[in-house]
Amino acid sequence: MSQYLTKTNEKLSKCDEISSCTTAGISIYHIRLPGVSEFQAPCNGAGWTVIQRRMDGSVNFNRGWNEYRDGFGYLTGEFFIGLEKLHQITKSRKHELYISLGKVDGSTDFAKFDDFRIGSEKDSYPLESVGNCTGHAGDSLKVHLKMKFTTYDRDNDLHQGNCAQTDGGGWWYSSCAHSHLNGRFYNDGKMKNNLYGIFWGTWQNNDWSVSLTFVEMMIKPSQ
Ligand SMILES: [Ca+2]
Repeated sequence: MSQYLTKTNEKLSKCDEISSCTTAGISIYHIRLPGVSEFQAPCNGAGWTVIQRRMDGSVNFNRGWNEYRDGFGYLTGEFFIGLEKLHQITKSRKHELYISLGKVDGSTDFAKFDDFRIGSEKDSYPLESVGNCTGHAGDSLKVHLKMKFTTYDRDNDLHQGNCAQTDGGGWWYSSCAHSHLNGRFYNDGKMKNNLYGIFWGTWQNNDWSVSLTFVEMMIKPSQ
């Protein structure tokens, strides 16, 4: 076990090495972990492993439990890395989470959390920890702390109904959400027919008609 983890940390620090290469751009690298077969993840060129990305609406995020567990999409485009991998990665070592957000008008901002950890499938992949938040986008995640993950076919939220069925896409819903980065993608940045899109409440003054048009969620081992 410890051997595997050492290897993992080596792989993760490799991501840091890539950061020194200015021509790296987006690189894909391999991660090996106990409990999951070897997988690939993009490195953003600054030591961060990208775990989720929204950019053009080409990938459907309204998916069931197994797909959120195992991951889906395209590493060079839109994807979600998978909850089991996030669990294995974040239990092996303390990780930071960096969330990059963009609106249709071209504005961008971020929120950074210093202790991101996802629990096991047995516990429904709860958002076990987020730590302290910095960044101008504000903290719209801590309110989801300790919530289990919910998909349209697995209701673990606090709402009478199933939040994933109304909001589209899996998330750590309470009843229901102050942030939802796996929501419906709207090219023009506006929700339609009262169907919520991608949102981060504190960065859009809780104007739920706004739908973000860019998201990257990234993690990095704490120094
Ligand atoms: Ca429910």
